[in-house]
Amino acid sequence: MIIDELLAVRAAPLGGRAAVVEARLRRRWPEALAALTQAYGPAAEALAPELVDWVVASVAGRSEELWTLDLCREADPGWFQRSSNLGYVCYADRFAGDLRGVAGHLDYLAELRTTYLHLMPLLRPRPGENDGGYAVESYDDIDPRLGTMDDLEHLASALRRRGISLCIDLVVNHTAAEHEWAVRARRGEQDYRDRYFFYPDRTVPDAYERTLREVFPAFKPGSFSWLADVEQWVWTTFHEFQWDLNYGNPVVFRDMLAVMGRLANRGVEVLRLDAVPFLWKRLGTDCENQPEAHALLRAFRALMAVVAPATVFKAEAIVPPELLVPYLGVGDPEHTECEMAYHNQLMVMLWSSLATRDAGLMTHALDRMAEIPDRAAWVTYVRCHDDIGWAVMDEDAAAVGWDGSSHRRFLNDFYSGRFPGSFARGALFQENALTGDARISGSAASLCGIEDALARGDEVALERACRRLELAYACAFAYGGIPLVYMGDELGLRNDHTYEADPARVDDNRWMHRPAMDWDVAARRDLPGTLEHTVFAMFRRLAQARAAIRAIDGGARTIVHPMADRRLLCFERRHPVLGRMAVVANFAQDPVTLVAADLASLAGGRATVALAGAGAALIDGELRFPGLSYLWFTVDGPSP
Ligand code: OTU
Repeated sequence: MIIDELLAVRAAPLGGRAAVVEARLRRRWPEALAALTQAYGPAAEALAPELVDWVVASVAGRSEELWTLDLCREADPGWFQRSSNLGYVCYADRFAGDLRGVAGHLDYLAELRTTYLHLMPLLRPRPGENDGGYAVESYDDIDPRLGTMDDLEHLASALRRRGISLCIDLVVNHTAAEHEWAVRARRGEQDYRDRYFFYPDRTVPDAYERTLREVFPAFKPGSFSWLADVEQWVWTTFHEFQWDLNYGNPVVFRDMLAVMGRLANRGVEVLRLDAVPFLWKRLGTDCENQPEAHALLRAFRALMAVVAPATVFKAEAIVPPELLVPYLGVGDPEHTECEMAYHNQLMVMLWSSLATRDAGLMTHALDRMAEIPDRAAWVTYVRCHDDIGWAVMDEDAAAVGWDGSSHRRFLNDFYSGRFPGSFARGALFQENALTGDARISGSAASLCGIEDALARGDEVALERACRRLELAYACAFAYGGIPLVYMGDELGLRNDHTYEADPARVDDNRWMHRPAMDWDVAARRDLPGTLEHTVFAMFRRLAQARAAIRAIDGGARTIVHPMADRRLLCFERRHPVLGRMAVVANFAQDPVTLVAADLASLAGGRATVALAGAGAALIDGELRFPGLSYLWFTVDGPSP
């Protein structure tokens, strides 16, 4: 094999690490080569010498601490799938000023049982408007307002000592127009133009746009931007200052791989790969989820597993369920892509069910999703820094007797607060005048009704709003995978309107749900009787209960059980070795009673309540659910 020959002459710098690295490379190379060949044809093989050099240099530069971590993780590949894992997501500056500030708040993270910290984009962005950091000017520098690469490395290490893995964003699909490659491309250097998509006139852009979807129609029309100074169109799926990279050019793959290796060597343990569906363009398609985009992820995965097996990938692919699952790889253990992916469908369905007080659509949509490989995990979440796009499939809506587009319109009306009687105080994002589409911005607390109840001084409504927040998170925490707590949700922080005074942010209302942490407010978590105390304690209960239930671990299946009463959601986690657990949740505002024997999921087992939310209880063989309450059970006995 070509790899053996290459290693024979190049592996010297690896010293005592050589044997392990050679073994990894021998195992992973066939998959990497197959994937690269799918993208680049026979040219793929020619990448081998450069890639081997990269492997050797990267491993030689890996610290002793990280090298040991690699070995531990190879011995324990399920490390990120335990029920004791819990994620927290925040902007470093908005949470604690800068990276050093974050290091000063590790006790807070520990209080929440955090084992995974996702810091929002922190690589050096373009100046001015930068899409919340998703327009990167340099992948090798930290945003100077946050600190330096050394600060990042120290933070990663300090987090690791507390049992917390650092996750950061890697914007692989595009660079800022100010990135060095883009600047040189603009200047006319052909090697750099070949890293993007340049067109002298509208012919090709028009041909593509016939089938492209507009992601940010309110920011700019179409997917291409005109560069008046050089008289060229450039591909910009998102903002005009975010230029899509041309992965048809293997140099782009090679250089992005090198970026991954350098970040891993700084101690980053999870790379959130932004906007991965867009990595490959094909005329006549929507240029999302193309087979080559998957192939590139497999190649990144296989090669990174050789130099930094401790580092795993999280896919950000906000696409329909059947297109999402493949980002977690398919059955074959050598056919891996990302270890984790955002479970967008679960998130959307939680909000849909809270609005309709009915879990029928959610049950149907989740039940028909394909299983994911044992070695992969969902990232479950209720809120994140982005808008909520109503990914409700027409066929799912039809299956429960609803019309998909009316339901999506209803959800926009409901969560923007326009729907009569709505408890939500969100706002429409990217309303598309042409198609009538829109998405929703707003913090979890405001979407759940906490903001509205406080404004009206309505205690009953406030309690109910808190129950909604708890219900949604209780489902996300038990569903399997790694739940993320989005900063502020643990304190019930409401929408923040200060962005409206900042010219660089005013046009993007996603900033309303990206508040700054108010540590005085956070201090009230210790004051019984406050909202913050109630909400924070609720998160602690969920985290503690989750950690104790091993049936949630990786390797279990999540099975959704359709209920005769559509107000109820029921799902089970069934692990071949570590037992079973089940969740029943009442999305209605009125009470529901159920005879325990009705629970198909518990057949053949003895159910013990592991966590009860909002007064739900198992009494004399009856399950009693007040409005918006839930039960978690552990189930003894054989798996059916
Ligand atoms: C991501 O989101 C980020 O999460 C956003 O904050 C960025 O603005 C964007 O990329 C550009 O970097 O469309 O509405 O299928 O849907 O990548 C959010 C994936 C988005 C896309 C997703 C994108």
